[in-house]
Amino acid sequence: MALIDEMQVHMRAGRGGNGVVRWLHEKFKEFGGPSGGNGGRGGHVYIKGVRDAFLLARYKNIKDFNAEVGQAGGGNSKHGANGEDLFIELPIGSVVTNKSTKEVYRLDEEGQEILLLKGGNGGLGNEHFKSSTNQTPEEWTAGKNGGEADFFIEVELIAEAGFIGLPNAGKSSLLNALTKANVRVGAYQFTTLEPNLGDMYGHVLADIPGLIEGASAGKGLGHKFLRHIKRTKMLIHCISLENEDIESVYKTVRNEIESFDPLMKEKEEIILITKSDLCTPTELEERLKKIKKIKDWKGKDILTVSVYDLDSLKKLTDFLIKKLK
Ligand SMILES: Nc1nc2c(ncn2[C@@H]2O[C@H](COP(=O)(O)OP(=O)(O)OP(=O)(O)O)[C@@H](O)[C@H]2O)c(=O)[nH]1
Ligand SMILES: [Mg+2]
Repeated sequence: MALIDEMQVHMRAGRGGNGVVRWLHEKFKEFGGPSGGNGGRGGHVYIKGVRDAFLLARYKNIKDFNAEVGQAGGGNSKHGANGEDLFIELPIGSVVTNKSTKEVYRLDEEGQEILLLKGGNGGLGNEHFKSSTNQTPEEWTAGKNGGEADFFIEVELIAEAGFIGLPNAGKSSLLNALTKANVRVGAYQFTTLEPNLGDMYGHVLADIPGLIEGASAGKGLGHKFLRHIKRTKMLIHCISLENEDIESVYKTVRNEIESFDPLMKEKEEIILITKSDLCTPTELEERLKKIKKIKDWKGKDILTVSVYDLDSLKKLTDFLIKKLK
């Protein structure tokens, strides 16, 4: 499923209902007093966090969100009903920017509600203007406009672990093997154009497009996608055995993610050597001996996997579940 992770919309809170001019009609009384009620308040606009990373797709064809307007007042001092508040559901991890005020709101929790725009107050009916000196006021006021603005919505997926690596490292194949994601896999670079998510026994894993040297300067698909793994607990750095110089591949990708955000350095990283079926077991052992000597990898967990080797997939699953607890 394609993931829509940003959109721009216009939101408008409800206008307040107008106040009205009405008079009491009482039997046997020529002049009843003023009885025009106030208008109701317009509906507010809220955003609300829900656990559904694919939610923005639901709004694909919606560009305007409008809360209900307040009703006008009525006779017999009747106040108009308030407009219903509008709750726009957005995935947890949404960052919403008011383009006029530049205010930024973040939805971090399920069920969290944030007020973005206030509905306009209702106008006043003529009853409100009654006084000892004015028994028959004709005044009334109109309801006020509610707030409105353009908003930019961006979703930072909250996955627990994210696959990083060069194009073709086997990231999407792994996501498919470990979850039911069923995303596109291809024998060429940049098969993945948008981040994918999968659910592995209740843990969300993210597969992002491949990174190449210069990605942080916009090469390839750039690094925009890295923001999706900004909040993950763990990076799973995938390097295919097809690469002769595994260490330099590692360094290339690390350079790119660290120049994107130096905080990436602090994330736990595990090394995953992929496509282990491309070697015989003896060759693999030889290469691992060398790999384990890589200086930057001291103290790191190093695993090997092949999507064609169920045993290696099971080991990886167990390892990740234990780590992510
Ligand atoms: N032999 C072997 N081939 C694999 C394995 N995993 C993936 N491949 C192949 O490697 C190629 C790339 O796989 P993808 O999963 O699309 O790689 P990716 O890292 O997601 O690539 P990008 O989306 O371009 O970044 C495909 O032809 C896969 O069939 C594996 O364990 N063993
Ligand atoms: Mg891919």
